[in-house]
Amino acid sequence: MSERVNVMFIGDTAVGKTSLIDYFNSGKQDPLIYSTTDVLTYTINLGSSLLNIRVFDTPGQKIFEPKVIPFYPTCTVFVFVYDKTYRPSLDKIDYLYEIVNDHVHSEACEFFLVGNKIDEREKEVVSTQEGLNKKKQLNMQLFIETSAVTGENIDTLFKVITETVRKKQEEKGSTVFLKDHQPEKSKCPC
Ligand SMILES: Nc1nc2c(ncn2[C@@H]2O[C@H](COP(=O)(O)OP(=O)(O)OP(=O)(O)O)[C@@H](O)[C@H]2O)c(=O)[nH]1
Ligand SMILES: [Mg+2]
Repeated sequence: MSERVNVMFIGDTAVGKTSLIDYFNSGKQDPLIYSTTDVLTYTINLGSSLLNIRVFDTPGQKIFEPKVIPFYPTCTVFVFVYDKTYRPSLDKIDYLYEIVNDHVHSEACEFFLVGNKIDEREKEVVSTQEGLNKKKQLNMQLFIETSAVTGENIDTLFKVITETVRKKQEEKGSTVFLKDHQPEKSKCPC
């Protein structure tokens, strides 16, 4: 028997969702961590048991929404990503947040906000304060700024994701034993 927790990266197209996940994945030597094209699965040790964390990388183009939305209810952590050099991607967070909330029990979920591309300082159009304001406005649990080019804060982001999932699992009080650690061919949600 195995149990998984699903984490979804969501945001406008080209904000860097795939790049952030790829950066995290490529920096790891752990053989338990592997990726498919659209779903990264990694395993954490809960002491006497293991837990699979599946990270869904979703496409930001609107045309894919109908294919992605059915997967919202399967996720408990949502990572909303915008691009600090492209204001419409911040504006889109409100829209995406609303759709997600229409499809999940929000009190059972965690919502994180990520301002990506901090390496592009000269092109920045969304300030850190605006990101903080958005996090507060939407009552999200975390705001962090990242770069998938320099890798800044990506480890921290995934540490928080992992710890959040671990805590949620422990609160549930159901730790689960996996039969093995074999990579599983996951299918993209989209
Ligand atoms: N300078 C800079 N470029 C980035 C960063 N993250 C991603 N990019 C670039 O932004 C472009 C889009 O990145 P993706 O990771 O494909 O974006 P995405 O959010 O997955 O896009 P969709 O899959 O279309 O929704 C690529 O050219 C990346 O190289 C970053 O932190 N800094
Ligand atoms: Mg992508």
